Amino acid sequence: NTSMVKSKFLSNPEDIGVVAVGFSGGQNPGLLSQLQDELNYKLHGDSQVNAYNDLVPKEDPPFRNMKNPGTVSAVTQRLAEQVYSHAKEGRMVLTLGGDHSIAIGTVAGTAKAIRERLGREIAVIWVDAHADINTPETSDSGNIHGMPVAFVTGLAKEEKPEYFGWLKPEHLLSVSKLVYIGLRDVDAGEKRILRENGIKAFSMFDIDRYGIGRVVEMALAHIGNDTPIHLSFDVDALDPMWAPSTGTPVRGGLTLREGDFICESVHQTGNLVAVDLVEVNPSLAADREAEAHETIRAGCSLVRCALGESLL
Ligand code: DIR
Ligand code: MN
Ligand code: MN
Ligand code: MN
Repeated sequence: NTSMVKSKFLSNPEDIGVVAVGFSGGQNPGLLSQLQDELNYKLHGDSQVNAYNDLVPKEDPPFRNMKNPGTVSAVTQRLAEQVYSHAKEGRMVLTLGGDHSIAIGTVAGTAKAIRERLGREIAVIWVDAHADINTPETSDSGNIHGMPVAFVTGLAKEEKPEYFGWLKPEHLLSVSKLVYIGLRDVDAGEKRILRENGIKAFSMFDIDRYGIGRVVEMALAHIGNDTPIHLSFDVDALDPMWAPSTGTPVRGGLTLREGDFICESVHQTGNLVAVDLVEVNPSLAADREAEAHETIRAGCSLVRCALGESLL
């Protein structure tokens, strides 16, 4: 690996803790072997996609309108432990999803580890077409991948340990340390939550108005220069032209270069401690292999950029 940027919060930037859940890790051994064999990173953790079948309850009825709440709670609790154990060692953590509900676990794990290891709060840059900040009550779909930000910020609360009650204060992210880039499909209830909590968000309108360079500059200025960053990148932030194989594509998105630029810029801060790449779902384009391939290629590009491999 060739990055010239000095990492402020990792013990050894060559060490990567890998967590692979869902599709992209499994169907894309290409990214992991690129990182290991071509770019000489030392990978720890998952070398194969993990389905967590042992955690899936026999019955999982809806609870507070959430679909598969017991399964998602149990899997994200396990993910939080995996991410925590990598981040506690000072490794960069790379999580390949899976739908965006997995960020309940990844953000929780990073937040707790960074609190313990460095006595600091993390910031999260959430790159997405969607805000994913519905509470169970504001959600029309009941899909938990539309709710992860509400859970990790404590805006959605639940006592029952089998339904995210395992989330404790040390797992949580403060709303002032959250910033969005790429939004263009936000529910009315979510808009109200963003407004009422003064959450910083840059939509596609802002990117058109100011350009990606200014937007990333403003986003980084908002979280401050001395804050460990967790980048949670939903591939549906990219225009479907670049990433068609995803659950909820929305037209009018980021170009691949704009996505790469966000990742490169975050790398350049030296503050990056964790990256999620989610909603890469090749099975949605099983009949159109070329689309799946393009989406995976885009995902690989984003991760290489976040590691600084594209910079001179
Ligand atoms: C919608 C769609 N806001 C929901 N969200 C999606 O279901 O909560 N998020 N697709 O990724
Ligand atoms: Mn998302
Ligand atoms: Mn999305
Ligand atoms: Mn989603």
